[in-house]
Amino acid sequence: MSVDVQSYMAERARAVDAALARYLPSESDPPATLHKAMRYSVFAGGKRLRPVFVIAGAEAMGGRMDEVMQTACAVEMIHTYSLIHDDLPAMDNDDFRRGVPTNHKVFGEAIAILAGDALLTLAFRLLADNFAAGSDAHALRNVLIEIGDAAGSAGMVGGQVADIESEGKRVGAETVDYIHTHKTAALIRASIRAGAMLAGATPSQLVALGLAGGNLGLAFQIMDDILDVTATSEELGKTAGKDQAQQKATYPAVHGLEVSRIHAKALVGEAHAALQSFGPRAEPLRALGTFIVERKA
Ligand code: GRG
Repeated sequence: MSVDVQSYMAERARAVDAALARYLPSESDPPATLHKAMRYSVFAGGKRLRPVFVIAGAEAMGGRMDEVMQTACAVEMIHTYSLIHDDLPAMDNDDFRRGVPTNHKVFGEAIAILAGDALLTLAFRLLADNFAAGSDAHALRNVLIEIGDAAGSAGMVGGQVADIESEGKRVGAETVDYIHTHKTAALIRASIRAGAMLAGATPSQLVALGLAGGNLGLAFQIMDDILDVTATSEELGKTAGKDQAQQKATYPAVHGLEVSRIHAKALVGEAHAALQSFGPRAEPLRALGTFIVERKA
């Protein structure tokens, strides 16, 4: 079975967008400014890669998209909160994200912080509510732990701290790997595993999906580093070249562009190997891996 990854992603992203529109509070509900700010950043664009990974993880186990939709939307809300907070003056101080002015540029810093907080909180409410789609309580508990660990100090927030503390310093390969695996790969890995958990994956299947997800997540961040050097701001929808300007710890800075590309491809190859035993149902996951290293933005 071969998968047209562009249509696969577009179809699922459309369904995710429709569900996000239902799950997010309406702009007219008070506090209207906060709800406007939450919806502004969620609907500013975005590839919806993490929710698509939740769905692909479920599909690899024979599950269906509608059975994991709350979880998929929750992961996108966590991701969007991290972008809003990362763009704040106290962190990366960015003016553009997803092709439009950043949340704090439009709504001010206080509302941007609170919009991020509210998205994160709503995400955990939605994760718990995936129960409505028929998930069993044990799987649901495991998903809450999985996403909580990946998003918190042992994952994304921990990676962000290391990233900030490494700015302007000469760091080695080990530190860059720590930052990338925590800041970015952890949530991507957890997205795949959470979808699979809800669709009844066994512990050994979750180990294989964890290996694949960790590799795909790291490859994704390496490509993000590469694109920051090689793509334009228009292509990226955010300011290109900022990593070098801010002396960020990146793969190209430590390994050079060519070695970084080779490494990203090798990681996707390892992910494909880890997915071998899953058969045709994991074809979308494999295709998403290939997309990660071939993407231009
Ligand atoms: C907890 C504040 C806080 C931050 C956590 C994830 C993160 C750290 C910061 C966001 C900024 C950043 C460059 C993160 C690296 C991960 C990454 C490549 C994000 C962009 O993801 P895409 O390309 O974005 O999937 P779209 O807009 O397509 O969803």
